[in-house]
Amino acid sequence: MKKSTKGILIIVLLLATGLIYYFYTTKEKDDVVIDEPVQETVSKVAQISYAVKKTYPHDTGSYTQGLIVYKGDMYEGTGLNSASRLMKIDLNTGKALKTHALDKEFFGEGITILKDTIYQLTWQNNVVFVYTLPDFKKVKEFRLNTEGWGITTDGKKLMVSDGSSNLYIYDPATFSLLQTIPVKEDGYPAQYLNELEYIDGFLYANQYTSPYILKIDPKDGNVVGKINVNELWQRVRSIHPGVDVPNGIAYDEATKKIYITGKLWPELYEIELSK
Ligand SMILES: [Ca+2]
Repeated sequence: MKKSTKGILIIVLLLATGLIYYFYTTKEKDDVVIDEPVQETVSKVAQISYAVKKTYPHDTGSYTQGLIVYKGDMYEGTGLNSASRLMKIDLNTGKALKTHALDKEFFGEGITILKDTIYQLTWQNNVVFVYTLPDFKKVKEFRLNTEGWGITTDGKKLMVSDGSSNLYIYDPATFSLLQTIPVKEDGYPAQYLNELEYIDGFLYANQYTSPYILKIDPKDGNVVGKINVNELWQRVRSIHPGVDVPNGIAYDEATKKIYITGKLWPELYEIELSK
């Protein structure tokens, strides 16, 4: 073998050894990364897709905190100090048909109606307002020890969120705490539970600051599905740059229609979920 050929062979061998070493160590590094608890952020929970069936106008002055349909009529509760209201809404125009304004020191949150009785949470005021239908007459106040975020009902009890990963079950007559349900997604606490809606045995919750609506099984608190409404969020942002997060889920039991919107959104949508 020529001396020059021998030299080339040695160089090739060195390069090959170097490459093998590089790939081996890189693979090891990758393996280490995969073993880190990065998987926490990658949810195994099934995505639920949706289709927009109809688009309605929504008041961009409404900082939506609670959205419901009761006996065919839509009601909305809004937040912010000096701007908190309880309203009956004309779905087709987005305008308020009836309004009760909260005193300026109260920051309104979620609303629900059970047996013609309206419950409206407040954020950090530790009070729940109770009104009668159809006059919005305030008949009672309950004390709430946590912050108030979202509220819904299964027709018997009240279910409340406080921005944590817990859901609280209350007696509607006394507002005494009956049960606390820790909500988990993939075994980890599902934080920032916000506006709620009870739909056919499951709880649906907006997750604050995220584009997700979580579908929760109230029997064990497990998140069993999630809906990503980011596309609608981007759409309303392009129409009205001042929009805030998605918030507001309403269900009409009679028509089986689901409605969603967000804080200061210019639109409200009837959506249909995939099975
Ligand atoms: Ca709701």
